[in-house]
Amino acid sequence: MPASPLITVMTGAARKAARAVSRDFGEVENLQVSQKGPADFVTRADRKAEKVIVEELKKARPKWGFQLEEGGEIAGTDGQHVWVVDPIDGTTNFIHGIPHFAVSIGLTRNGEPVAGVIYNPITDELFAAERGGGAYLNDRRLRVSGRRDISDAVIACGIPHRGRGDHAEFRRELAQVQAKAAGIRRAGTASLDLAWVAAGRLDGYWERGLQPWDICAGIVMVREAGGFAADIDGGPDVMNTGDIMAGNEHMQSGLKACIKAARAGE
Ligand code: LIP
Repeated sequence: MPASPLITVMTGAARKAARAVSRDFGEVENLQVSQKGPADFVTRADRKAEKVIVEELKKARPKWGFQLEEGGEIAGTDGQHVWVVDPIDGTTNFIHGIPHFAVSIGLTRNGEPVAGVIYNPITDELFAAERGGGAYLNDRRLRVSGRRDISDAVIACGIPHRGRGDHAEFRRELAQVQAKAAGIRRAGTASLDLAWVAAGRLDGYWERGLQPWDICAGIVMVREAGGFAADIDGGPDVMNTGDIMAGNEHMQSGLKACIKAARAGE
């Protein structure tokens, strides 16, 4: 990507945090066998990576605020810009030694997502996008897939698990998509699901109950790759509802029809 100063700052922070995250992932693989499991260790790894990111971003833009998965909100003095950070998105994968997780850094300006960097340290894939500047995977410009029909499409989703979300609602929605799509995936890292939609690997994606740090960077990525990323039920503010639907423009009507049919109890 022809890196702007902003993207340079964001990729620098993501790569620096990812070095620690990768080392810790190696350790997690060893801890799998211990009885207690790696959960506490992972919480520490998360906090450590977040600290690195906050330090780096603060150094570059001292007046901007933060919305952090681990550390909550830190008010900035400029009142406009907020970094939205998930140091390890895909924590469950990370804990289980599944090499599919990412460092995700988004930026909002007056509440609107305007830039994002998503870095998978295992594959060394760095996704970056800035409003008006396009979306990139390493040096390659990204474009959402061109598939027009949901019957040819691979659609990703998130499955609510114990203690999360409305399981019956998910099953109704899944039944609709299942009957129409060519394939369904649940990979467990929302930021990468969105980055993969931007890269055209996935044609569409829907998931409910996400947090701003799971989706902020990915929303910019998909939109800059020519796709849509919006609230499932048509609300104006997907960052706050956390119920997201994304894909190429042709998937929008197909996915919407599935959700509508699920709601009607078809
Ligand atoms: C996770 C997501 C995952 C989603 C989970 C969770 P975390 O984020 O990326 O895809 O299904 O609900 O929000 O907790 O690993 O940062």
